[in-house]
Amino acid sequence: MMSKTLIIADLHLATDETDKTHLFIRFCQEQAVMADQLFILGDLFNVWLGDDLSINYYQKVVLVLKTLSLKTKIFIMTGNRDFLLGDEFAKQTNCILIDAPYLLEINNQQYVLTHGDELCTDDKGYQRLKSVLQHPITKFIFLNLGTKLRLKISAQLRQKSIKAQQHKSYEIMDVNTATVNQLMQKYPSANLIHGHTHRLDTHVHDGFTRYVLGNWSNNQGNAVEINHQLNRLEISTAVN
Ligand SMILES: [Mn+2]
Repeated sequence: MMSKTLIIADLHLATDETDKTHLFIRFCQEQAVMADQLFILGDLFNVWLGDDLSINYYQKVVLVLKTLSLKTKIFIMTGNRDFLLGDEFAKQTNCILIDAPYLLEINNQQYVLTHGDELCTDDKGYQRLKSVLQHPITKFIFLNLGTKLRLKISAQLRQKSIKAQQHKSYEIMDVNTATVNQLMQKYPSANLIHGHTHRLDTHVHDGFTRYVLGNWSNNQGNAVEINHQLNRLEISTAVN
């Protein structure tokens, strides 16, 4: 029997966005449950302040993942918004945390899976900030701060990021082709699947295809489905 794999990214689930959370829950209960494995390529959550804090805010999502995991193997890599997802989250949801890039092989076809922000090397300011924020020492210090301080710092960083983005060009915030080629040279027979840029599209490069996942809105999501071939899926509230 042919196995089925689903790949999604950039849901950016927020605690107050109940519509999007419902769309994701329905996707899990009706579509992902029919798959053998589900890969979530980062930014499932809009913000993650540490397992000890954020699990409490996302009880519905934690529960739906745990239920889904009984039928479907779930692999999650972190994005730039939820890079603090940790072992307690993995334990409570029964999901498997994976590092990027992740090499997936299905029916003799290889796919490199990654969130995609590390490919946006034209955005020097972003890459600099990322190397500081995602440094193990910074993470350790942040996770040991109290709730209020973590919420405050996170809100301030978000404001700064929104401000910074207003002055960045469309091109700067997309992937850099040389960086993409550099990554794919290590995987000469693979195709690439990533998210982060929110620019759903398929690009044919020299020697490989790059499938970009789109972000989810409150009433529409998207996925890549791989069984005997690769298909794009549209997830909407109208689908049963
Ligand atoms: Mn992202």
